[in-house]
Amino acid sequence: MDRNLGINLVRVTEAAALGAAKHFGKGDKNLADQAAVDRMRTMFDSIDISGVVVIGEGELDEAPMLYIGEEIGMRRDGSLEVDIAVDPVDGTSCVAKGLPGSISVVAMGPRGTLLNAPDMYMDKIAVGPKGRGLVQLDLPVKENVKRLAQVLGKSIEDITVTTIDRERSLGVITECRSMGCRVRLFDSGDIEAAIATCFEDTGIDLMMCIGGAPEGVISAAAIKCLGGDFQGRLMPYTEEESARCYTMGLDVEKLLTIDDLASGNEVYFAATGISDGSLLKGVKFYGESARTQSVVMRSATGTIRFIDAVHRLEKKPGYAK
Ligand code: VTB
Ligand code: MG
Ligand code: MG
Repeated sequence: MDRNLGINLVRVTEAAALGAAKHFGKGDKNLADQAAVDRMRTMFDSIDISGVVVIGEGELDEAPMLYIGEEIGMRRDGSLEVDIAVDPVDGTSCVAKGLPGSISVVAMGPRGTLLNAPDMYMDKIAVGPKGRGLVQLDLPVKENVKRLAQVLGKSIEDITVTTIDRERSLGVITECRSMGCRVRLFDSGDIEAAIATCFEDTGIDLMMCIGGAPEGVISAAAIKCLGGDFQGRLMPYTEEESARCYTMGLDVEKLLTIDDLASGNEVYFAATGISDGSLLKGVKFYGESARTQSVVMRSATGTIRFIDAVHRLEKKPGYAK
């Protein structure tokens, strides 16, 4: 695949983040999401790919844009055939509430490489490169923490586990605290939380949570580029959800490895911060300009680029308002 494609993907997440950030702290997550979707969809037209959305805003009848199955990109003869997974805003409630941790994300791989995950819950675990092969979704929480502490050369009290602030996380929270390890809760945005485990300076060692399955696929794509590990298992809650998995040919009992979620070694990932997070700074508006911080990665080479950009808003139609 063209190595420049990854860098071009940043334009897409930057555009979406600039749109969503206008709604930071204003209490309306739908407006933030809509702005991000509009900007992202438009920017995709300038990328030389023949893309199909496999993870998107939902089915055609519930999402007018970036819906599953939508064909996006320049789509000229010879454009690369790719799967696209998008989350224009992961952490919409963080944007609405003015909280940290929201990002705009895109993952891309050759056609057929990204799992077409249904919109339901997934039980997930994410860890950085040193914990790969040691930490497993099916091991008890305490065993995972012990193994990780040992390989990281840290005491258990210095291990930081991150999980979503929901009642369903109580088990993880209680187990971790009873061992004396640190628990960092987040309001939403588990992609950011998962990726953070792969960067030592975030101080986050392990992520365990039940969150969205689509977010699981995007996290797996990112973590593949970063050399960490990710595992998940679909968690249908209703008969309808179970039936959906069955129709899609998905085994709900199966432990989904990072390769099941994002296969091959030609995965691209780009993210831009909307609100400040553990890895990326959020959008700052300076009047005539705005600043964004993004990360772009490619699994084939494992290069991780952080891109700081200043955007001249008056030169971008529709951005100044
Ligand atoms: C999580 C969170 C996402 O959905 O995946 C969550 O990380 C699912 O849990 O940012 P809830 O139904 O309890 O919110 C999001 O909040 C939205 O995509
Ligand atoms: Mg979203
Ligand atoms: Mg999301």
